[in-house]
Amino acid sequence: MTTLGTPGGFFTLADPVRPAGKAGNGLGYRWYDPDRMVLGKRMEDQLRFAVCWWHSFCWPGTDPFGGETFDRPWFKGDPMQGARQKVEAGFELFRLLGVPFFTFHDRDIAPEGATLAESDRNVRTIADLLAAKIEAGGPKLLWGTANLFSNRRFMGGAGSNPDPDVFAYAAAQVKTAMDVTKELGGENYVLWGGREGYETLLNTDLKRELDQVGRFLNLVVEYKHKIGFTGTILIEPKPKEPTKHQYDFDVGTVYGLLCRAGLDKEVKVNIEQNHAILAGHSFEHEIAMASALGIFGSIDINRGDNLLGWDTDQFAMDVTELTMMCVEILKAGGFTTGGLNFDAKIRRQSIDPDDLIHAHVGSIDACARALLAAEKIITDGTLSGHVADRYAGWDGAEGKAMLAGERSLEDIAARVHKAGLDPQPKSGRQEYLEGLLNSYL
Ligand code: XLS
Ligand code: NI
Ligand code: NI
Repeated sequence: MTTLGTPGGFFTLADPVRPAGKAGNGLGYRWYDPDRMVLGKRMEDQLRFAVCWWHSFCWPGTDPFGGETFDRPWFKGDPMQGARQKVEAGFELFRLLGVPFFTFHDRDIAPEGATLAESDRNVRTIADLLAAKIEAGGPKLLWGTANLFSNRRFMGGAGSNPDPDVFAYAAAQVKTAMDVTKELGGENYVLWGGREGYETLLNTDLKRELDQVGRFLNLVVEYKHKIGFTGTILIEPKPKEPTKHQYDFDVGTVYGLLCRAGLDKEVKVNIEQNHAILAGHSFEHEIAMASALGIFGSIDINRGDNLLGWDTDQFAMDVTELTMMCVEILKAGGFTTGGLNFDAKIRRQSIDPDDLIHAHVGSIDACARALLAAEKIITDGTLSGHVADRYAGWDGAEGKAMLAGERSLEDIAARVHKAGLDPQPKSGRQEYLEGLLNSYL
């Protein structure tokens, strides 16, 4: 540890990351400038970055074929000692990066005990440390969540489990995680349905499981109101991995689930890039869909690999894709309680703690650059003008009347025949628009 950073520090950097100046200058922000005003808000308040606990401080670099590659100094000692060291490492990294938020699962911040009561005590002990750090000016909690997928008791799901005692156990775990999230001033509470799905209908009653999941979600919302938690409840869609069929497949599926449970006005979505592409969608599609359905909440910012069909959770660096993301977020009105949470992990060969700094700085800067491009696109209005022109016919009297339900199928047919309508196709101009997009980058 003597070779690592400041006295007592876990990273070699002593002072917060600064502006980098010109390209090729090494570590530093070239685009991220928290105080710069972007469309009426400080850049920091537009982007609302969060660092996640699990990938950054807990994941040891394992993959299905190999063990740990990260020999973290904060892993040393017994599990509670390790948990305390992670708090120190975490708040050191947050300070160096200058991020305003962090996120966690109950089981990342504290080890599971022999009983649920002991697990709860561990969570509360570490939560007290987090509270003190937040109080001392550290970043705030964007969201908390419960890990209802790692322990073998959840192998058949949590809320969707065939055993009601597992449903009950999961509910008890969520209660503590929600209490702690509220106490720490968390702005959202997230439910990712890890194993809420199934492998084969040979052992599964699908309708029953949907009812169970709906009831579970209602319990969470009822409890939120009971304790006066003012944050947003978010569901994070993911189509597969670990489970083959997931009940929270994508934004559209989650919306159906919420409507079925009567919760479409109560719960929003936390959209992750890698999950979007695993579902066969683009990232921006999922954001636009959530916005259209009135359930856009927050983002887990990362990227999947185009050649791999699994959740690689890499740090997002593609400015073009991030620009599309920013345009859709801004069109959705920007974040309220949500933000950009780095649910992202460095590659298992990036073994130095400092690689965590480089990963976050690189991705923060890519998002900032994308936000500035999105600002130009929105202020300029040329792209949105093309979309408006494409639909301009709907602003005419007949377009409005058809949409408002003032015309029947017979009315419409009669008008088409009478006027001898013969609509001619118009170019969608995709390549022109792609070139236009690039001109803002
Ligand atoms: C896993 C999910 C998970 C959630 C929180 O794929 O992304 O990390 O964000 O449970
Ligand atoms: Ni996620
Ligand atoms: Ni993921």
